[in-house]
Amino acid sequence: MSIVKKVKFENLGDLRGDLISLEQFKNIPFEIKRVYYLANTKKRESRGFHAHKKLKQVLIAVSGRCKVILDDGCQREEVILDSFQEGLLIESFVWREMHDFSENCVLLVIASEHYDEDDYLRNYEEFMKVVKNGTNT
Ligand code: T46
Repeated sequence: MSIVKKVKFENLGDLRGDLISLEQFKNIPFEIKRVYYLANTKKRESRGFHAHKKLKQVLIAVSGRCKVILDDGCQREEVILDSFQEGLLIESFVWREMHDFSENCVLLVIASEHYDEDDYLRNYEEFMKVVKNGTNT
C-alpha cells in the first residue's frame, strides 16, 4: 500500500479568484494545533530529514512546487507537490525529505501538535531502529 496520502481540496473560488478553506475534521483529518510555512527556499537546499513520533501534518504547495520523499522504513516513495488544491498527509513515524524547491515555492504546513523538539527523530539509523523494533506502536 502506498504511503503517499493526498487530500483534495474543493475550490470555492469564482471569477474573482480561487478560495480554499481548510477546516479540522473536515478536509484536515485531525485537530489543528499549529500552522507554519516555508518560503524563500533554495533549489539546492533540501529540508526535512526527520520523522515525528506523534505529529501528523498536511503539506500544501500554495505556490510553486517541491519534491517530497516519504519513507516508512519499509518503502520509500517520491511525490511532487505543485497544487494549492491538494495536500499531502504525512502520518507519524514517516521519514520526510523535501527537495528541488522551485523559486516561488511556499509550502504551507498544517500540524496536529505544537512544536516539540522531543517529537523529532532526526537520525535515520535511530528512526529505522524504532520502526523495525515496533516501538512506535
Ligand atoms: C516538517 C517539515 C515539513 C520551531 O521553533 N517551531 C516550528 O514550528 C518549526 C516547524 C520549527 N522550529 C525551529 C526548529 C529548528 O531550529 O525552526 C528551525 C528549523 O526547523 P527544521 O530544521 O525542523 O525545518 P524543516 O524545514 O527541516 O522541517 C519543518 C518541520 O520542522 C517538520 O516538522 O515536517 O518542515
